[in-house]
Amino acid sequence: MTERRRFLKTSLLAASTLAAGKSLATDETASVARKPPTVRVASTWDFGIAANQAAWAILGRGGHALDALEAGARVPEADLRNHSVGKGGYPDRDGKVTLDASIMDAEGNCGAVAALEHVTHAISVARRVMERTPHVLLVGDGALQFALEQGFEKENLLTPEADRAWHEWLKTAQYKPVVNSEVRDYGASHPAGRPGGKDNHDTIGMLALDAHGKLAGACTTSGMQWKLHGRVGDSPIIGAGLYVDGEVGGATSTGVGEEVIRNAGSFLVVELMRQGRTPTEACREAVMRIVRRKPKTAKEIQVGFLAMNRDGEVGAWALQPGFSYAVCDAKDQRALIPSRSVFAA
Ligand code: SD4
Repeated sequence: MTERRRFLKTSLLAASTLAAGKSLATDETASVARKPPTVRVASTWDFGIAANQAAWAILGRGGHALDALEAGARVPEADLRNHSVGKGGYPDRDGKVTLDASIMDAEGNCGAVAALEHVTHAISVARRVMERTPHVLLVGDGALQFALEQGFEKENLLTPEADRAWHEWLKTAQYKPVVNSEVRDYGASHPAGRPGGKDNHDTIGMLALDAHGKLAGACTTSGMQWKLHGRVGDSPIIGAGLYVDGEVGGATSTGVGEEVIRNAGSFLVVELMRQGRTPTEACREAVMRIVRRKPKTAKEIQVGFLAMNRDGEVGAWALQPGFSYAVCDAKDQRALIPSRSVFAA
């Protein structure tokens, strides 16, 4: 076919399509129509199982990812046995419990709080920052002032157990982040209970894809225990501890936040997925970036990334063994998957 005849044929086709009341764009979209979204939520660590179940109560009946994630993240925030998220979290060097949290949707809307004291549900305050202010991040006293104005209750977040642990720590007062911070006995009846009743845990990062095809992410933590007062980790930093792009996917992190911030970790994971990597490959490459930049440090600390792409596929990778992530969908609501890691046990 000559160029002229091909042009004429295409023009005629286009004209008849338009005459039939359809637009070309609609036809093209239809030819690459996506399959319905796989509704799913994934969370860092064993205690993500319980958070996922709270999220699934909303996601499973067609609710929105943001609502599901806020509900999910509130579970470990309120769990006094959890010493790395919300109330009951271990304090900083000065005995103050300071919380970091962030939330982000598929359209790039986001909100965060850092170094927030006296309010258990930092994730809900972060969501209010997103929805009710022109800002992204509120810190310290300003974050508390905003939370109280919004009607959040002022509480003492330092539990007697955390206070005892802090006094014990003061005897040596050495700041050395430990890999996979603690091993806790939740008991067999607890949703996060593992065979043997043990699990270890850290920051909760959550990613979800809802029935409307919308992705969102949330992250909440009391940060590194015994940190300097005023220290902010990766969790409330958009692009570090959390990042979501509705066209590509989302990512979140756990572990030593300084190394995640240095490498804009979650943003990196999402950008790697944009270039065609699977969630697992993208997380692995982001972890390897830390290894290549600081090979000695990388051997001594934990960092883990969790990612979900816009089709709901989930992957993770960590520096050290011991990181796990919980995945919940219509088929299985309690899956717990050990992450692969750079280093061996
Ligand atoms: C932080 N990434 O504040 C968080 C806390 C954490 O292991 O995950 N600790 O750096």
